[in-house]
Amino acid sequence: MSNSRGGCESCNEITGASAKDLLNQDLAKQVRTAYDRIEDRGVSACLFGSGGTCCRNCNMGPCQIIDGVESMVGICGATAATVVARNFARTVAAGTAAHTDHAREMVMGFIETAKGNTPHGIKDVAKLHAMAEIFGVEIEGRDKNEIALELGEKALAEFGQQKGTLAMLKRAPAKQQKIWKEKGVEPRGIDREVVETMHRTHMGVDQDYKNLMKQASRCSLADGWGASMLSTELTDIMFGTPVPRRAIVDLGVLSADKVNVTVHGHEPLLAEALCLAAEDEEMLALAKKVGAKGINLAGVCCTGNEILMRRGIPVAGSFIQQEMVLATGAVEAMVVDVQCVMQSVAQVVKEKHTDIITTNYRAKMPDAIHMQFEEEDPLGSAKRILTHAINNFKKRGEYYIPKNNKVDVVVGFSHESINYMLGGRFRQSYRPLNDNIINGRIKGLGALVGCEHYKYSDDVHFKIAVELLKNNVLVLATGCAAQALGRRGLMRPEAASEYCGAGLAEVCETVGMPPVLHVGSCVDNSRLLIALTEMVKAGGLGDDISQLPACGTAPLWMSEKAVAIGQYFVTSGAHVIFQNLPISGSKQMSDFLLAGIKEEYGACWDCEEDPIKLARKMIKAIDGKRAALGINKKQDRVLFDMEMRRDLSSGQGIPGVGCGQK
Ligand code: NFS
Ligand code: SF4
Repeated sequence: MSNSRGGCESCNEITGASAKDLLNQDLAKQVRTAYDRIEDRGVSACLFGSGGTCCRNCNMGPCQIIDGVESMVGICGATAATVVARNFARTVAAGTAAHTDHAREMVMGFIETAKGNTPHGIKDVAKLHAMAEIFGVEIEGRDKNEIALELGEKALAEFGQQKGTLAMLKRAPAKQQKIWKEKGVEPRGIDREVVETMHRTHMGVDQDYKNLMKQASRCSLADGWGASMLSTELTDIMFGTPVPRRAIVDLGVLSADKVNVTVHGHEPLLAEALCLAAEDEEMLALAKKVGAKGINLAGVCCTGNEILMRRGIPVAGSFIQQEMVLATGAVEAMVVDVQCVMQSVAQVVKEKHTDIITTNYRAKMPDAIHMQFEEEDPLGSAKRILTHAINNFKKRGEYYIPKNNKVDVVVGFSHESINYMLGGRFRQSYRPLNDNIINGRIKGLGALVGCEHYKYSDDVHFKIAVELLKNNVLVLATGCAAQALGRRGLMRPEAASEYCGAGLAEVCETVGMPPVLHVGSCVDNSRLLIALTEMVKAGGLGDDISQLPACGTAPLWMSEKAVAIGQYFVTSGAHVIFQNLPISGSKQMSDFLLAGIKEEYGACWDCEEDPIKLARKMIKAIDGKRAALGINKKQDRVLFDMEMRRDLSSGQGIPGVGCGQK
């Protein structure tokens, strides 16, 4: 029914122009990608697995459960609701663990930086002070490194903490905090919640689906308001909080005459060190010596997002493109650390000069080269890795870089820069955003986050975004979804007039911003939690997150991390819609997650496979919030009065971008 190279109407169609172009070239014809493997496997997904009712938590099983059929409970008597809830909670725990381990590395790198043991420094002192206040670290009369060291140590202690609550929960709106306290879901320590979830889902422990989901919520909060937020904030302090900047994305960013090194994975410690090493005279001289014109660093997946947001380093590809990046034959080395690295990458490069270099002891791979990234010597490690890549340049054989596949983007929308951009330098605030929502120019916010995969057309993100923009919903994007939207041209300021309804177009054009704002990597979904909180605090849109006209989706979710993210948004009061979830095997669990949980946290999950219908559900949810707030009628209020227009055009807008150009 489907032809992975030619495309299929409904499923694993390759719609990306660059990927199509590349895979039609002779040199890529032998490369097998995930599209091919879907076809090769030839079996459809197991219904028990898809519905969440396969349990292999003990050796009496595996048990496949059929809801409502007495003879089809588990050998131990576990019902469909118990098994689905256990599996779901374990998915949340695995996702949280991934963010947690990433965050831990960043905090440890932050401590080493504070001690002066890395080539990095404290770049964002304002954020350092803000975080110090949250963690009760004295700032008066102290050196920034001293403050950073104490902050880093207090942050690290939250991973192993056994009692109390996490410091950053108090950043949330008061009402969210009250709900969490009442429901007993305030995380005590980051690691503790992951461990307890694993324990409670072990055979014969927690067998009440609602009680299991309560722990899943607690664990997810340890991710969103704990690990992920720590990672985002301390990384910003070290490497700089993103500000809007121009960049390019897609396979065409690879260079014909430079050494191409792609950085794939998640933890930006390695990527930042590589960025420094790539500017090093010694490295540049070496590149010249092998006949290259320089070193072209390009990102893949979320490492790509991290260095795109903070440095404007081009992104060669997202998750779905990782094999294509290598199929070009133009990459000297793909340097990987942890998460979302497909094992197939080592096979794609088998007949090529490209090396896959694993750098983290936690993530090795057959047929790859391992060069450990030494945290105590980041620059030295980065130079060794880069030297290896440079020496590969001479071995480059036939290659093909898709032409005309280099798309302009404006990225770097941290919650601080959204604040600045909409409020101007002297009145930084979310109030102008709220005002525009209240006066109806902007209907609401849509978060388009998460992964990509091969089961559905990779056009899904684009279709959803276009439908949202047409209806004046401002789109905030992270992860691979953000890259997919960037590739389709939605992160150019000009996209506002091409795709948006009149109200949103006016706001975007006045500020000079694109209608889809790139907010960062997947850990940076924590920025969205803060943005939503700031909107509540700015006033006029209710007193908690559940009242905001906002809705999130990770339609093409692939990773367990996406489910942890979805769960922490729901537990924080934000409505979340995925294309599917592995819960359909239990009516009780489906009813609870798709409706009942709303009574507890003010938000629930929803599922919708069709992208347009999904977007319309998001719009309907946003309209519902507007009606509840009484702002669904046309308002006369004008936000961008003459004074503000003058203010913006005299240089208070985005530096270097749009009408706020300076
Ligand atoms: Ni997020 Fe980023 Fe991409 Fe999905 Fe993977 S790279 S952390 S998990 S696939 S968005
Ligand atoms: Fe089967 Fe129960 Fe064991 Fe799961 S825990 S495999 S349902 S016996």
